[in-house]
Formats: sequence, structure tokens, C-alpha cells
Amino acid sequence: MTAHILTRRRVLAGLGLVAAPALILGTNHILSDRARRKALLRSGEWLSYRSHSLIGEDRLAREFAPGDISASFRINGSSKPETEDWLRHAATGFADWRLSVTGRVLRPGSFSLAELKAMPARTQITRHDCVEGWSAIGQWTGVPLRLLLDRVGLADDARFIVFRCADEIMGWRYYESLDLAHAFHPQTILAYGMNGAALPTGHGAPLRLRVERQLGYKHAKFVMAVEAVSEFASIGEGRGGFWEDAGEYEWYAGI
Ligand SMILES: Nc1nc2c(c(=O)[nH]1)N[C@H]1C(S)=C(S)[C@@H](COP(=O)(O)O)O[C@H]1N2
Ligand SMILES: [Mo]
Repeated sequence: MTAHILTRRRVLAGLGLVAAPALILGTNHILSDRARRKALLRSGEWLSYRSHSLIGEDRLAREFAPGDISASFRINGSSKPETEDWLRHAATGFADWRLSVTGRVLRPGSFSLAELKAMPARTQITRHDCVEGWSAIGQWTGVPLRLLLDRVGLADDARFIVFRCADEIMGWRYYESLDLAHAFHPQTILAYGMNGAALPTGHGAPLRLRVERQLGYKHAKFVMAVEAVSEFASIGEGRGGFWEDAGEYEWYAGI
């Protein structure tokens, strides 16, 4: 499946189609934020993005009871990064690992796992919905992303938060991005715990995103760095995420 998708991606790139949105957004600085976002999204995607923000930006995803937790939770996509830096950190139990938070922020910094765990935590039992058609309920514990963003302070022109992952799929590093409404949502957490234990490797150790009102592929696993940007046109191939660049899934994956 992956091979098929990346072949398609290469074909798109060859035709210059993948780079087109980057050109539009990179050169036209007079477009308003709203117009920029609209230009980037496909029309159906733009409609659901707009209607979901009208329904309420702080609407919570349903939370479940401990008895609802799935007996088995599928591991999907990468199950273990093979990049040198992640392997080195994994070998020492992530003792020297740090999450860097940079980009359009006032106080760029980095956080050890111990520092993240010392911050106020949130635990939530939610249902994960993968676009491939399976779901599972799990309990996640982590630091609300908004607490981290408050610590570093966003610059006035920050519009999106990008998550850079340790794993590569056929030579491309996985990454994802969110708008600020989803980044600051109370259920958006960087999780280091799952079902009461440390986050297992397959589910994204040492840290993975949970963004409960969006589909599974937005939940970046193996997060190494968080970057605030004013636009994502210059990142990757300009569509805001690995699968988005592949031409496979839309950037806005609201459910
Ligand atoms: N870094 C990274 N994050 C990722 C993926 C991946 O391959 N690499 N797969 C995504 C997809 S499609 C899904 S459904 C979920 C799966 O999370 P799980 O393995 O904990 O079930 O992770 C998402 N985040
Ligand atoms: Mo998925």
C-alpha cells in the first residue's frame, strides 16, 4: 500500500502538482489568513473545516469509561523508527532525549521527558478512528499542548504547529500540523502514557500527539520536535503533513 502511495506522490511531484499550493502561498503575502487557508484546502475540506469551527472550537470529543478500553489497540503505520537519533535515545530509555520547541515562538526551548511529566497532566479515554476503517479505545496521559505553547509563547504571526517525527517511511520523515484552534484544544495532548503504563514503542514512544477531534493520521507518533510556523507552505511539499504531501489524505481531518 505504501509503495503505491509513494509512487503516486512521485508522479504528482514530477508533474509539478504537489508544489503548486506552495507557490500560491509562498508568493502571495497579501492574502488574508482565511483566504490562504481556503486556497490550500479542497472545497469539500474547506466546508467541513468551516462548519466544524462554527459548531464550536472547544467542543470536546467523547470520553469513555475505563471498562470501555479496547483489549487490543492496533499499531498502525510505523511501529519503530530506524533513524539513528531515535535508536540512540531508545537505547538509554530516552534519558537524554529532549523535545525541542522552536520556530515562531518567543522563548524557544527544549524539554526532557521528566520536565514534561512534571507539568500538569491530563488523562483521557477516547476513541481513535483511523481513516483505513478501524477504531480502538485507549487511555492517554500527557501534557496539554497548550501548556507547552504557553511556556514558550507564540509570536504574533504563528498560525500552525508542526510536529516532526523520528520515523521515515520510504525515505520521508513523518510530520503533521495543526491550526491553533486544535493545538490549544483542551484534549490535545502530547502523551507519554497509554492505558496506565509508559507509552509503548509501537504507539509512539517517547511522545505522541493526541488530537481527539481528528482522524488517526494526524496523531503524530515519535514526536521529536514541535515548531510554530506562520504558514506550512514551505514545509515538506507544502500540504501540511506526510499523507497530505503524498496526495492521499486531506490536511483537515475533523471528525
Ligand atoms: N510518526 C508517525 N505517526 C503516525 C503514523 C506513522 O506512521 N508515523 N501513522 C498514523 C496513523 S495512520 C495512525 S492510524 C496512528 C496509529 O497510531 P497507533 O499505532 O498508536 O494505533 O498513528 C498515526 N501517526
Ligand atoms: Mo491511520
